[in-house]
Amino acid sequence: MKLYISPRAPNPRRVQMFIAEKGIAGIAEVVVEIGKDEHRSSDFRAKSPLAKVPVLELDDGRMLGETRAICSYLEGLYPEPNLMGETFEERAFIEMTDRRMEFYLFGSIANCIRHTHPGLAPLEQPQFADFGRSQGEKVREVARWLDEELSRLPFVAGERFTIADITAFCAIEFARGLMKFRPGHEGLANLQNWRDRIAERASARV
Ligand SMILES: N[C@@H](CCC(=O)N[C@@H](CS)C(=O)NCC(=O)O)C(=O)O
Repeated sequence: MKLYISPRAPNPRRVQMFIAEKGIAGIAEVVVEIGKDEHRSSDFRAKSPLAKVPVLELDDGRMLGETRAICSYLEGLYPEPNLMGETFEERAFIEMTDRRMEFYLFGSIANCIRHTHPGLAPLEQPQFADFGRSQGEKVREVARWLDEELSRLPFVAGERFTIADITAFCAIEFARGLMKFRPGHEGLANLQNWRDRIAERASARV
């Protein structure tokens, strides 16, 4: 299999971290530089029609896009360690949290950065700066809620590390770089402590 990624892009990082947590070896990484517009080439669009990374090329040549779909596929092929839930009930609750992390945390961070950062202007046209700034406020609302959750839970979906921690961590790291968002500087000590604990995992260094 081949995984198409772009350096510093947070969605490919989610898959890279998932692969590292599972200890999967042998998936070749192919770099598609978003910064050089390589993702919009006709060659890459043949693999990813909406010009997005990551994409997983399967051994039979099929292309699987969308981060969570790629993770579901890899969870099926490599069930251990389990990151998406053992039973239907656990799967549903982990999925609920993962979707909250993806839509309300990651999504608002991405919108804020894409609409306010000059470096993202080539990817996001037109940019709506007011919308971007309002999304930054939503990020802080969600972060305050998550900080409370983490005052009683060790991981975002409960008692153990799951895909939802990967989604949240990659989002917070993206915000750290391009929004200069540091939970600890905003009084969110639980979120900061969780982030620092996740950052110590070997998978966080991919
Ligand atoms: N929903 C997709 C989002 C993928 C996505 O937006 N990837 C970004 C990189 S993190 C991208 O390819 N951006 C290029 C662009 O928007 O032109 C997923 O979950 O994989």
